[in-house]
Amino acid sequence: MEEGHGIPRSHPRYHSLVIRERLVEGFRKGIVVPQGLIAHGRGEAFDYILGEKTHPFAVRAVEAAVASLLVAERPVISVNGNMAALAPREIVELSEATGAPIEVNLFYRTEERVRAIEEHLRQHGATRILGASCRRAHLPGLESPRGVVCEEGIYSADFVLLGIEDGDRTEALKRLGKRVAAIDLNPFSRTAQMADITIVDEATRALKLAVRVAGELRGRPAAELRRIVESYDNRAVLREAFKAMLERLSYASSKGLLLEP
Ligand code: PTJ
Repeated sequence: MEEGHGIPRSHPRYHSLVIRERLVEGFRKGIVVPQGLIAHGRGEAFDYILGEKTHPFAVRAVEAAVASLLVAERPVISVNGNMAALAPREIVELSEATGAPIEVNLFYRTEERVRAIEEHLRQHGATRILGASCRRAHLPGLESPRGVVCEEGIYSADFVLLGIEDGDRTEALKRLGKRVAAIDLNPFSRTAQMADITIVDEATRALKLAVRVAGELRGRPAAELRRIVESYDNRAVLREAFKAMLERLSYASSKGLLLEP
């Protein structure tokens, strides 16, 4: 079905509605779990408060995440059902631009879903993809099958970019000494609080920006990329994310209306 699903382009919430349709389509294809639809609703609520736009603090986090993908020895882009349904093309382009493989890593894991997501990403051009046929390893501290990862992927990675993910996973990755960048609209979440780099932005917007930034940063000297990573301050970014929410809510609570996004 054509993207847009009959939603008129003039609709003030066109983009948000198209994104919903991508998830519903993903659900019908067995890529997204029903719980993923609920998770998206929570994200939408935070996005509404943020004004549904990419803030400067998210741009800084995206730059640090892309620079990290480029300087890491074994970077991996971890993809779940929601991420694959929302931004398959951007995930593939980011993987191509940074050389980081994509790993399908699911919270509600079934081999059938891993295969469906792998196939979906291949249809969007993915070549470097770890999924159903990789050598398995287990993340200590996560019950089976949630902790199943690929040995040559997340298990041995030094840097993992993930998104729309639950807190236990991020905690397990951090315990293993990995650096983690997380795309999460909710700065209160355990994932957002524990990640080394928190991208408080909607995943499709953040990944589109990441592809652009990767095009700009690749080819830059490693020392320059390392400087971007080392000078990055995640606490400052989280403070700014909370402040942006507070300012919009504070304006709304004094005027009884919200600022235009
Ligand atoms: O595909 P699976 O089996 O790996 O399962 C995926 C879900 C999403 C069901 C699973 O990871 C989960 O339950 O996640 P949580 O614990 O609900 O966390 C999702 C987080 O992502 C929440 O903090 C949401 O606010 C946030 N979020 C939801 N949609 C978006 C988002 N952040 C950025 N962009 C979004 N589109």
